[in-house]
Formats: sequence, structure tokens, C-alpha cells
Amino acid sequence: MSINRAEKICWKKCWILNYVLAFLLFTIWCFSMMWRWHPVVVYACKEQMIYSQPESNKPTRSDVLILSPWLAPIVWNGTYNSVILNAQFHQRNVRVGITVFATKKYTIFVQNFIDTAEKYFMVGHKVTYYVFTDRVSDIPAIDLREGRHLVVLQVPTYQRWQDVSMRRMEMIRHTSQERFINEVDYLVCVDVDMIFSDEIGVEILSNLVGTLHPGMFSVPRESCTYERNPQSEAYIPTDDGDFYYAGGFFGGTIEEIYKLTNFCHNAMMADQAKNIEAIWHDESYLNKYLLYHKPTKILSPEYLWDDDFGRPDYLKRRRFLAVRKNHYQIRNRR
Ligand code: 5GW
Ligand code: MN
Repeated sequence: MSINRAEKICWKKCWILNYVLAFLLFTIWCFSMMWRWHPVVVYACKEQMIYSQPESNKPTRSDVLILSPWLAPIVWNGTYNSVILNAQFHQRNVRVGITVFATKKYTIFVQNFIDTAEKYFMVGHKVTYYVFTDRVSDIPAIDLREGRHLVVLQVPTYQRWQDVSMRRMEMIRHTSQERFINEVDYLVCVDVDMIFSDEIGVEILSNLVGTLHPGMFSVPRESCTYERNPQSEAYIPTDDGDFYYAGGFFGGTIEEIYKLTNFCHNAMMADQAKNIEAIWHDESYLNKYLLYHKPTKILSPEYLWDDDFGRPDYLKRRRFLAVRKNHYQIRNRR
């Protein structure tokens, strides 16, 4: 082989190497640009999760309070990232129970309640619906997604509607020890005359959870409809109170729900012995409990809305909506 030919081959190799190098550099540049300009494009590869970075100098909401004075988050749209939260709760393989009472004519709400929950409630997580009813045969068979179950539990019929509402505390307390403690990690306790109309996920889970009442949002403490009779176990003086919590949505771990329902039921029984009933029934006792046992997370009215309260600017999503009901037809006996 002549020297000339050997030189030519060497040059050729150098060119190929240059092309390969240029191609590699270009690919790296492409990836770095994707990384830089598309931080919201989220994908998971093994242990790494890519999502938009929290910005330390930018508040997520400027129109509403998102942290209580005892540092419990108040959950509003825009304040959390579902990608991160879902990964955390999947890692823990969390099981969620949701309790709902449907006695007498209120069984008509069950189908829509569960159908819409299948679409919006804790999608992708393990969920058990606990339906408490005095009319077991009225509860329809409903197709559920994978990992989701329906348990129907028989309860007594109470004639007074106030008792129907209040006895929920006793029955949740009882079932916490009997079943919930063995079957689920968190419990969500809600009204049945509702539909899910937007996502509700693991952002609501915490040790003890209360929800801001849509009709009492930002009302001064002295004007809140707490129980004002000092003889009642639900009594709250006018110079006390943080928020007014809704009776139709509370939650927490089974241990915390046991303590809450135990307090509320015992307080109701003590009042009954004195011939007293708090102004807003179970809701009044719930407010008393949550005032002196501060919730670790608070849900904004997005999580319990009624269109009777209109569409204020702060409300970016309506996730759980009260169903309009014909009070006379639905509430009269039998
Ligand atoms: C019946 C008559 C008057 C008021 C309540 C009832 C009733 C309530 C009933 O017959 N059966 C029943 O299962 N409930 C449960 O109590 C439902 O889970 C219902 O969502 C909850 C609270 O009663 P609501 O929803 O009528 O109360 P508001 O304050 O949401 O209107
Ligand atoms: Mn209701």
C-alpha cells in the first residue's frame, strides 16, 4: 500500500467520526431544548419524574387563603400537582373508603352518585364505596372500574330526618372498628344528594379533613351559625371559631374518623339527655370538634358546591355538586 492511499483512508475515517460527533451533539442539544422549553411535558422514566418546577417567588393563588394559621393547607385549584401526589399515594398503595347514607327515598340518589364518582373520584386508586341503607334491594348493581368495590350495609330506619342525619356519626364510629380499620387507610364521609362533576383525587387525603361550607365562606366568626346555647355540647362562643365546616364532607384516617365520630355521637347523646338538639344537628357537633381538634387539611368550597350560591370568581372548579331536590316529594315519609 502506498503512503498516499493510507492517508486517504485516514481522512475518510476522520470525516465519518466528525459526522457521528456532530449528530451526537445535535441530539444532546435537542434534548436539552426539550427539557428547557417543555417543562410541562411530563413523563416518568424509572425513578425520575419530570414536572414543572415550583417557583419560590410566585404564589399559586393570590385571591384566597391557601394555608391556615396552624399550617394546614387549604386545597384550591392551582395549588397542587396531581402528578406528584398520585405518585406518592401509589407508592403507598393507598386504599380509600367513601361512606354514603341513603335511607328511605334518598336511595334514588345512589346511581348517579356512584356513576359520577367512577368518572371523577380517586381515578386510578383503590376505592370502596360503603352505602348504608334501610332498603338494600333498592341499591342497583353498578359496573365499577378495576380496583373499585361496592359494599352495601343495612341500617335501621329513623323516622325523624334529624335522626337520620345525626345517627350517621354512630354508624360510622361502629363500622370504623368493625370493618374500615381492616379494609381502608382513609375515609371520606359525604352526603348522597350530590354528583361529582370534576376531579377529586388524593389531594384531599390527610389525617383529619374538613371542608369550608359554601354558604359560610369568609363569614365573620360571630355571624357563623354555630350552636350558641351554652348548655349544648356543641356550644361555641361568639369570640371563637376559625371556619364554618360543612356536615356533608369530612374525612381522615380511620383512627381520626373514629375519634371524631365518637365525640360527635357522645355529644349528641349527652344533649339528647338534656332535651337539647344543636341548631344544625351533626354539622354543629362537627364544627365544635374541628374547632378544638384542628384539621390537618381543609378543602375549599370547590369540593362541596351548591349552585344556589352562584358562581363567584374564586371558584375555578365545581367538583362535587348538590343535586337540586324537590324537598316535599323527597322528604315526606315512606
Ligand atoms: C330526609 C328528610 C329530610 C332531611 C333528610 C332526609 C334524609 C337524609 C333521608 O331520608 N335519608 C337519608 O339517607 N339522608 C341522608 O342524610 C343522606 O345521605 C343525605 O345526603 C344526608 C343529609 O340530608 P340532606 O342531604 O337532605 O341535608 P342537606 O342539608 O344537604 O339538604
Ligand atoms: Mn345534602
